[in-house]
This record gives sequence, C-alpha cells and structure tokens, in this order.
Amino acid sequence: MFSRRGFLGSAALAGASAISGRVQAASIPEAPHMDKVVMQPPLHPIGGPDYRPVVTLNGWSLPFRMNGDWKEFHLVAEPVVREFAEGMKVNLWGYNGQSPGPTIEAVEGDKVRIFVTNRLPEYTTVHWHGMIIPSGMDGVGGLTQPHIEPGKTFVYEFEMRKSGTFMYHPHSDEMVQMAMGMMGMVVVHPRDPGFRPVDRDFVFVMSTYRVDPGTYLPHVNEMTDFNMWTWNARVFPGIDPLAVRLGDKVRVRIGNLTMTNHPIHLHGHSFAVTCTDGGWVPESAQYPETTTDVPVGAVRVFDVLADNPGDWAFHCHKSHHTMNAMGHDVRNLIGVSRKDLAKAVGKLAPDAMAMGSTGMAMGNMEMPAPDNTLPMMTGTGQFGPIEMGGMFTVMKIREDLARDDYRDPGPYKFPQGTVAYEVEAPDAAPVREPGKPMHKMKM
Ligand SMILES: [Cu+2]
Repeated sequence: MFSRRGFLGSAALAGASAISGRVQAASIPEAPHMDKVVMQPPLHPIGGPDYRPVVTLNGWSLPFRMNGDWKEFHLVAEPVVREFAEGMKVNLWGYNGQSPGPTIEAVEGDKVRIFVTNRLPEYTTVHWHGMIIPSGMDGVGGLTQPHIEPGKTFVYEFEMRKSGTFMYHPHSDEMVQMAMGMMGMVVVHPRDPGFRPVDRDFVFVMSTYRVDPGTYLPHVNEMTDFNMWTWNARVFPGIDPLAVRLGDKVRVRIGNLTMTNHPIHLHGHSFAVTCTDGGWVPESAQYPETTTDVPVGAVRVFDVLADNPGDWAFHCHKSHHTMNAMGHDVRNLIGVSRKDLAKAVGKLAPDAMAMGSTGMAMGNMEMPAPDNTLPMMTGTGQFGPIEMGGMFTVMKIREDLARDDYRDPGPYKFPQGTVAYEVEAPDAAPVREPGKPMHKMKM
C-alpha cells in the first residue's frame, strides 16, 4: 500500500501546492447556500471525466468551480435551523445553510482545494474521514493545524488519491460540534467510469440528537440517551423515499456519525456490501445480506439489483431507532387494567391518557403534545397507520421512472391478488389440536 512511488507522488503534490502559492482573499469562491430540505437533483459533471452523480437524501451536492486544474469548493460552518420533519425544527450547527453539510463529489485523481470559513461562535476544523491525504491536511485541531477561529477562512488542498465514500466533520470541540450536527459526506468517483457502474446512487449520513419535547436545541453533553435518530438530520415521515426504476442497479452509501451502531435493513431484496470508508470490497469477499451493521465512525455501501417492484421498507432494525421522541420512558402496561389508572391519573392531569393496555398501537389516537416535537410512532400508508419514526423510509421500485427522476412516485399500485387478505373465519379462538403430553426433559 505504502509504495515508494506513493511517497514520491505525495511529495510531488506538496511541491505543486506550494507552487500554486498562497490563495488571495479575492480568489475565494462564492459559497453556495441551500434553503430546502428535500433531495436536490443530481449535479452532473461539467467537463472532466464523466461520472454518475449521487443524490443525497434530503440534501444536495456542493457546486464547485475549476481554477486551473484545481477543483475549488467553499464550505461555511455556521448555525442553521434544520427541520427534522414537518412540525419540528431544531437549532443546529452545519454548513452552507443546512445540517448535515452538502455532499462533496470529485473524481479519483482530482486536485481539490476546499475553503472553510468559520461563522460559528467558537473555533472549528474539518477532518476528512477515511481519505488518504497529507498529514497537515487532516484537520485535527492542535495536532495538525491551528484551529480555525471565528471569522477566519482556511484552505485544505489535496489530491483525491482513491475513489470511495468518506465523511467530513470537525476535529475541534468535537463532542459539541458533532452533537450539533456538523458533518457531511464525500464521494470520490472512480476515474474509470466502467468500474462498478450503477444506475442510481444514494448517500446519507446518520446522526443522533437528544432534543427534549418542546425544546429547540440538542443536549450536547448527551452520551447515551438520544431520542432523535436521523438520516441526514431527518426522521420518518420526513425522510425522502428512494425512488428507483425496476431493473436499476442501485448503490446506497451510508455514513454513521452517531454514537451507536445501526443494523440497516432493506425488505424484498438481498444486497452485498461493496465498499467501506477503507475502500472497495473485492468481489470474492462479498456475500449476500439483507441487513448490514454500520458501525460507529464507519461507512458501509451496498449495491442492490432492484428487481422486485413495490414499496419496500428500508430502516434501522433497532426498533427504538424507528421512533421519535417521547418513546423511551413509557412503561409496558400490556395486561394492566387501565380503568383504575385512568381514574387516578385523570384527577391529577385531566389531559393525560393511560395507554397501552392491549399494546401500543396508537395510529388512530390524537394525543396532546408540546410544541416542536413529533409523535413517537407516526406516518400513514395506503392501508392505514405505519406507526414508525426515526430511521425509516421506503425504497419505491417502479417500472416507469425516467433516468434522473428521483421524485416520490406515490403509493405502489399492487397487482390484483398480490396483497395479504382477510378470510372469513369465526371470531372465536382457532381450533387447535388436542395437546399431547410434553416429553420429560432430562436435566
Ligand atoms: Cu439504529
């Protein structure tokens, strides 16, 4: 891996960047800004090697400009307001108007220059997670560079030495800044467009927050007790569906900058993990899965052939991660008579309801809730309540989508006779075989 040629290559690049000279204030590119929380159309390459651009769930790719043979980007670290789903907005820190920041796309071998302007009230840096770059560009405040003070702009210059999926985040007051939402993804396309091409390419980063119901700011010192489990700082039903054309080869790139692992599960298909933040997985090392665990501080990319039309749930398999706030203090009252409880509670709090003596399905209930929070279990499909939240969305596989059309195609039209159905049966308990005596167990 670390060949002499590689070292010479990076030395040559260091020389090149020194020759390029110190960038002057007048030459700092404009910083694009995003005010929307829905997936923006893919940003097709303008000149240079061709690639199929990614789309970012509820996000966007950062436009760049060419300056000689350098690709120049401009990130602005700043306070933002992010809507997690309709009905809940949170004060976060992010980049260029949103949290997470925009996806940065480039091509293997590109020379990139990334300007970072700090408009936060404290210093920051940007670390390029997983990327093979010179040590002085690694963005670890104090260790590899001075922190970027408020109001200041720093420049990172490096070559995209390998293709793959990476992340960026601060290495400066890291616990606070990541808990406030400072992160984004980097996608480096292979220089050879024939290397493992796909038809659709989705990317998102997972982040978690603890935002108490009725408040607007995450607890930045939280270590374990998070209550908002997000994909690109959105929760169900606010997460974009993944619109896919039947027969497409689909890639999904998932970064995890939360403080726990997430087993990500896709219904109706099997897939293979093809890439991590360490690089491409050789074909001989791939195996079929329907759930893949994305560890903390890691990227997992899977490729799937979308050959099964329908509406397919796509979610984290930890059931409390597919819920929104207010969920985890509720007691299990299954089997408990609620009449006495309701009477007692009603005297103290007339608005309160005792719930859950037969389960917790609450799709048809309306509960009073504080401002700026979301129902624990929510969302409606064509057959009724979906009762999800957090890290849940739907891959919608349809026959008739245009190539670059990522818009929500609406609910699936199930062919007649293909949906689970009710049969006429007596309401009473089903007839059972008479029980046979159990064999005595040998201990
Ligand atoms: Cu999870």
